[in-house]
Amino acid sequence: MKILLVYPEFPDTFWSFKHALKFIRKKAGAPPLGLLTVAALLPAEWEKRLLDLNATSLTQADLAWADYVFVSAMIVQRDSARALIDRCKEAGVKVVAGGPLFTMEHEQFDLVDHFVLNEAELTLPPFLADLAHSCAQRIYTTAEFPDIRRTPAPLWRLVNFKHYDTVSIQFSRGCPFSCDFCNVTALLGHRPRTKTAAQIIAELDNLYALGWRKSVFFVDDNFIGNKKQLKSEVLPALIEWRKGKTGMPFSTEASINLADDADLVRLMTQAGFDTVFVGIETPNEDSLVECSKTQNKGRDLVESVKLLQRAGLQVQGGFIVGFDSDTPSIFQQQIDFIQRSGIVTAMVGLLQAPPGTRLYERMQQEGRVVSEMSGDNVDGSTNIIPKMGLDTLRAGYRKILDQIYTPQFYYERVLTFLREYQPPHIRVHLDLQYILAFGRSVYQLGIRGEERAHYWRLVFWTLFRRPRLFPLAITLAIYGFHFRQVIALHVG
Ligand code: B12
Repeated sequence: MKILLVYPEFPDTFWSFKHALKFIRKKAGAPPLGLLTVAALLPAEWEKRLLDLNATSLTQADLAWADYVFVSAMIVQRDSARALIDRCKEAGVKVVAGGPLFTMEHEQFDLVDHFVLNEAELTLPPFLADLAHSCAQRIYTTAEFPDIRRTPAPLWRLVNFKHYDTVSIQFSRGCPFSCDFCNVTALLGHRPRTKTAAQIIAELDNLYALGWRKSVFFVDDNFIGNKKQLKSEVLPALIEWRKGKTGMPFSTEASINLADDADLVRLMTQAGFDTVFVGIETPNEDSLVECSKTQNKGRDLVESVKLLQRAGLQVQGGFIVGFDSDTPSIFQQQIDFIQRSGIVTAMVGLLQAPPGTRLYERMQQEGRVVSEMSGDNVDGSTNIIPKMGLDTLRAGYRKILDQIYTPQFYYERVLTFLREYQPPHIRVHLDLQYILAFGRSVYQLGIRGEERAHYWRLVFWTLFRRPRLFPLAITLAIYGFHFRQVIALHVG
């Protein structure tokens, strides 16, 4: 059997990092971990090829080779997934679809032959068994969550690493919290399910042996969902693993209560974590109560962020406007908050209600769901009727993005962050593309760019005050360029 695993193209969005990746001559952020995991679950004797359409294109010869095309996608890839499926059907190739887009809205894809939904560890084996008996059904789904201690390591050998700047690995699935707008618990459950330290070490060894030295993103919904196992087993194993190694800084996603556990933070930075994405959402306490974001309530959020920065973690943040408790003063509050926090990568979105969440149920009961979601939380769209009125909300949203990504506000935030930040000690891996990227940034940002004055101020400030942070400062300057392009495109 010949299986072509295909990942559709991402549009030009905040998280695509398309405009930043050009500086290092990379095609895409990270290879698709879902498809690589599915590939590892398929029979070993089947032939498999991976085509990430963010890095390469699909030819008629590819389609002619395949017995089945396996496609994975998030909502944001809806249009490109549809175009891909159309092409497969025109070429007469059968399509098997799975992953978050199809798990949430499979009924919108008439042309797909088989849906293998939810987590493939449970739904793929029955599909394969039926396929072997020529009686494969159209939909395979489950309400159960698999034990991921039995999940095989991703089939890395299918990846052409030269296209990427990061790789993803996964330690846990699920999140113990219940924020009403988040669909993670609907998709992956409440009880964090974890891999063993041995599994994680084997995956890292595998990557290191393949020559990977760049960053590794732990794509957990909440990395600290099981603190006990992290502290006693996984982080000590990672600290041991890192000894004598070069490169491979780690990043992840976690809830803000990480800031309450100094031991945990220390172990994480010793293990080589230098960045964490945190759902901050809002400085408005009433809105935190409204959405049941208990872990963010009753604390000085800026102080929690600074504590993490001082301990060695760059904090990236998610922010939301448009809660029922938000008044038009929220827009300025968010701007002030983001500037003070030194959160450079601030993803600000309108409140949206993903199907399957408590928020969606409430919005439906109140007759406030108006459309499907775009799947891109930084495009200024929403699928619900906001209490403050859509026009006021949109105008306020535009004001936030217009301000926080202007060169002046953005570079100020970079400096606020760099003043605070104490990076962990990770042996640096020198990559020629990173050195060339500095040269390209000099030309694009320092000579041609509207931000040139801010850029040079940052360059000299960092060289004289915090020279160790120089590569990070240039990276953030390049991110700023990307964010400005995307924002001009969507809300400009
Ligand atoms: C890593 C990640 C990203 C990375 C993607 C990097 C990459 N190239 O892979 C980045 C940072 C780019 C990203 C961005 C965004 N993401 Co994201 N992301 C994730 C995250 C945290 C992990 C994904 C992952 O790798 N999981 C590990 C693998 C093993 O799991 P998996 O892909 O689900 O695959 C399993 C099954 O789904 C199934 N499966 C998957 N594909 C297929 C295919 C076939 C054929 C079969 C049979 C089975 C199958 O089998 C696998 C094993 O069980 C998930 C949350 C999560 N826990 O899944 C959110 C998630 C996928 N992201 C989401 C969203 C909304 C976004 C953003 C819009 C913004 C945001 N909220 O962060 C942007 C949009 C992207 C863009 N460019 O604009 C949503 C998607 C919702 C949806 N229904 O589509 C999720 C579910 C998080 C959430 N609840 O909000 N994201």
